[in-house]
Amino acid sequence: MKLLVLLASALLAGSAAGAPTAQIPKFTQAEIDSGKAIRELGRIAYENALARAAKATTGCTRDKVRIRKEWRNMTLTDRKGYQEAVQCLMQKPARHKGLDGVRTAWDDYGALHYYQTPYVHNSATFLLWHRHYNWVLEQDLRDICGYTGVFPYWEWGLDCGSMGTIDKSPVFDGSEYSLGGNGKYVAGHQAAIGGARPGTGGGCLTSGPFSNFTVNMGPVGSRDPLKYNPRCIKRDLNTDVCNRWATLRNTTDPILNSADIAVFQAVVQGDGRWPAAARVGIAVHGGGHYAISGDPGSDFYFSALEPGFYLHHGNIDRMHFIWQNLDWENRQTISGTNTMYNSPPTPEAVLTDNMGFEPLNRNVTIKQTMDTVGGTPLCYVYEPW
Ligand SMILES: *[C@@H]1O[C@H](CO)[C@@H](O)[C@H](O)[C@H]1NC(C)=O
Ligand SMILES: *[C@@H]1O[C@H](CO)[C@@H](O)[C@H](O)[C@H]1NC(C)=O
Ligand SMILES: *[C@@H]1O[C@H](CO)[C@@H](O)[C@H](O)[C@H]1NC(C)=O
Ligand SMILES: *[C@@H]1O[C@H](CO)[C@@H](O)[C@H](O)[C@H]1NC(C)=O
Ligand SMILES: [Cu+2]
Repeated sequence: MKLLVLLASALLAGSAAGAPTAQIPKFTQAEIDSGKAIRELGRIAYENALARAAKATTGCTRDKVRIRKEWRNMTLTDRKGYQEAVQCLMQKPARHKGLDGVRTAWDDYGALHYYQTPYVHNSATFLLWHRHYNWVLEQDLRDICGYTGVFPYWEWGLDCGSMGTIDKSPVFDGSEYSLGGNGKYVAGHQAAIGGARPGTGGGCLTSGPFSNFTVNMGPVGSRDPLKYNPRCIKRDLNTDVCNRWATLRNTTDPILNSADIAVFQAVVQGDGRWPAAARVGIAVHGGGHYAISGDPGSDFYFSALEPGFYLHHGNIDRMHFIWQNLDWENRQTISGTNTMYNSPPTPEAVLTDNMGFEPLNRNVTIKQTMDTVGGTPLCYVYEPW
């Protein structure tokens, strides 16, 4: 009986394990490279998630769902409003107490990410902890700084490959509607990631939004990483990194080719414990981070102090959202333990495990973050660009 059920579902699902479900159309390489594929996949996921919300009678009902958008699909008013709300948070008091380097409500994010890093990367909670972390920021921008606009994501692939360059990205062009520009060019500097060509900046932001922002803690290598260490924010925009690891093809492939959550999260992070992931190097997660680079952008523990972090992780979350919603019934699972690379070894994570967000927000269980329209508390979808 069990075997029959298995056979039947394998037939329904296509052929071999990992074959796309019936709902997923076939795409040509040209459609994958041009972004036609991810737009279509994003549309199917968006509609499937909204249909679930439409059935809800309490919690996340259809009228409450917030629509997240790619930066360039936001109005100029929202882009400026978002940027200013982040600057506002950088002026508000910290929630962590007694930490020398945590001077503002923005710095709280640096400290929380620093503390949580050993548990929420290359572990069972990478995708869902960062999903909720972005949601916590969205609440702070609304509740503390009055931002009522759209929450953004950054589709890296629109700014590299055949599409453009990071330097010209509306996210980083230095205009008042951007998250600021590049760092000052530093001659002879190297890329943050081995094998890539150096980026076009390397130094401090000199004009535009965030040029006056002070990074208050880190870097992670210092003797006391949470000690007050004020310095400028640096960037080193790097299109070569994006071309290799964060193109539209690189974003689409994990969504089309991952049979289960273990493989999906591995190929998104380049977790070499999985053969499919060993081939993708730093993968899209590293690709998006190092396309920005700089200080704190390249810092594994403190990159959350870089304003671009949340748009980058918005796109990671969007990939997960699309992958989940293409086969919702089968894609509400986790895989792995609660320690990075399972070091030190810990038991397999379960859906009732706690994820820590204090003192910024309430802790949640893993299960509470599984559905972006689950209403516990999440209630949003990603609009395709
Ligand atoms: C940065 O600070 C200087 C001096 O206070 C000020 O003149 C300038 O307008 C500020 N720039 C931004 C982008 O806030
Ligand atoms: C990313 O995509 C580009 C083409 O857009 C391709 O050349 C490169 O090999 C891909 N990288 C990975 C890690 O798959
Ligand atoms: C919240 O999570 C953190 C980190 O796991 C934990 O230390 C703390 O005790 C939790 N707080 C509550 C109220 O459960
Ligand atoms: C997003 O913006 C692009 C151009 O920047 C446009 O082609 C596309 O139709 C927009 N998408 C939505 C959903 O508004
Ligand atoms: Cu992180």
